[in-house]
Amino acid sequence: MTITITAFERSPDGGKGLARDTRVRWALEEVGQPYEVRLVSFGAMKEPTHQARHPFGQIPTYEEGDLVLFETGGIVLYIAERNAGLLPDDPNARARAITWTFAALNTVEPPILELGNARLLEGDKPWCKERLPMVEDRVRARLEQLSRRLGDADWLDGAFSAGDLMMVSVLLRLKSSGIPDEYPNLAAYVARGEARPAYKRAFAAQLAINTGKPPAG
Ligand code: GTB
Repeated sequence: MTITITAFERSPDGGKGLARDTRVRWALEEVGQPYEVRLVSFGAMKEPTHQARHPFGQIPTYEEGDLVLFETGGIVLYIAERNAGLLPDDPNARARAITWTFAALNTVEPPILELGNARLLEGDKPWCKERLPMVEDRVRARLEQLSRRLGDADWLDGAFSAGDLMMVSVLLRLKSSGIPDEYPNLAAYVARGEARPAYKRAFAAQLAINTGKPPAG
């Protein structure tokens, strides 16, 4: 059955891979599932047709036959549950990989999003200069803990899993801040994720949409 996801017709980041369709593309590439993409404008996202797919009028969505999903956590875990390659077979290891997926979304991503909002949406507020260091330190507190847990391992819990896919995706959002470079093992972890052929294909596909040039190779 054809899988169709939605993505920005034109991503505000110009194709840096930060919009959340990239993590869904990455998961599909990891498990070798071909997919189609329906591009949506900001206007179309707020129309009833798209809101029937996504109650919050956002991207990405995932369609496969009668099934329509939204929320990248739900989508990535659905892909991981139904295809080999993103979740271990051992039940306990599988539960831990799922836990890391939630940890990425519920524990690590929120302070990162807060930092993005503080910079982009509140940058012109008189109190921003005072608040920003506190928000940055909340990000550092999480990265410090994550860095300690990762240690010198390649991935969070054994082999690469959906948990790593989500954690690397979340950390990539911080790249331009330079903060991950303060934790060399985390910077290397993110680089390992980016070096995966599946990530490269996902990145190239979203870049092609935003530059109008077909992916190389
Ligand atoms: N919790 C949801 C999920 O994980 O699926 C969040 C989905 C979401 O935030 N979607 C964003 C969206 O549709 C796109 S990814 N926004 C439009 C709207 O809400 O009207 C967030 C995003 C957007 C742009 C950049 N960027 O340009 O750097 C990065 C991330």
